Amino acid sequence: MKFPDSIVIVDSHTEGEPTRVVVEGWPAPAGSDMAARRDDMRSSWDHLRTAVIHEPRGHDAIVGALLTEPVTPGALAGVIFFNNVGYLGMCGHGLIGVVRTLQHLGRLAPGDVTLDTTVGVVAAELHDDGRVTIRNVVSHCHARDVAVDVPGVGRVIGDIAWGGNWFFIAHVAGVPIELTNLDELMRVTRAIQEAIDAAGITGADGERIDHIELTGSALPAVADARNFVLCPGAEYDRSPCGTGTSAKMAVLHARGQLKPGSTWRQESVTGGLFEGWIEEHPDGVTPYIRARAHVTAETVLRFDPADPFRAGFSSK
Ligand code: PYC
Repeated sequence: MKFPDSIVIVDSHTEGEPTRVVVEGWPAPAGSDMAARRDDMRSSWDHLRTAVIHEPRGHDAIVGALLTEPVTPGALAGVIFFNNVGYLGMCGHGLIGVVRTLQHLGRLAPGDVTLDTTVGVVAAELHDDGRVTIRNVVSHCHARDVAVDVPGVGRVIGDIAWGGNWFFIAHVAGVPIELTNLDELMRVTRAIQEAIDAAGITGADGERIDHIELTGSALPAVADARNFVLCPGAEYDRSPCGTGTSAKMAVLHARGQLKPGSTWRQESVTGGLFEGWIEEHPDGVTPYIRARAHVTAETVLRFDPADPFRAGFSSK
């Protein structure tokens, strides 16, 4: 396994959810499009993913973002998102963190920018006050009211939607979306993930649904709904999840419950808040998400050849 001497990262959080942007030291992945670059990362440099995300340099909840050269005209950069177990298509909170990181590095001023991801071109606007609005990839509701029998939970009815990742979105009565209920939220969402995998329930073209989103009510003065999102890698999103909020808005639109021009306020289990809205699109909706991210650290990671844990370790 080849390691660079060091990798420079900038850490931020978006409404509580961490993003670690790799800004220097990672060899440029080969490929003329973002999916090919992600595949090259996976086949040649996956040990750097674990080294950057896992303990002892990181922890399982971090989402990483590798910046590359852009692949579409006018884009500022390409971004490949990764986590403790693999690679993500899009990542809404992560994109907001990337934009704030680029501003922090002096590579971006308030205004509009487009970026390439493995699932398509996304756009962002950095506002003067530091808030960021992202325009996500076109999202859609794939199936409504899908029933699954979940051992230890009972029959769960949910909707399947694409928001840049695949989501199964359900309300489970009697499971409050509160941090004090974290163990139960993890148990229930993991059980749902196992049950939909076992039942062969997928997104379009047999793609694996790898995010489970529970929804519940919020205080009306604060938000329209609260969520808890289990991500691949058995970690939960501390933020309201940008792709999850996009998927949720696509479902609401499909059900006639969200119209263009209305704002959807999505709160997370930690109390993080996203504001979202949609534009109609022939294939579903174009979601917009607005939130704030804060830079928390700039770090040089070192990889001592004598370090037995230089590729990291994880229990997941
Ligand atoms: O914000 O889209 C998101 C996201 C996906 C996984 C973690 N955060």
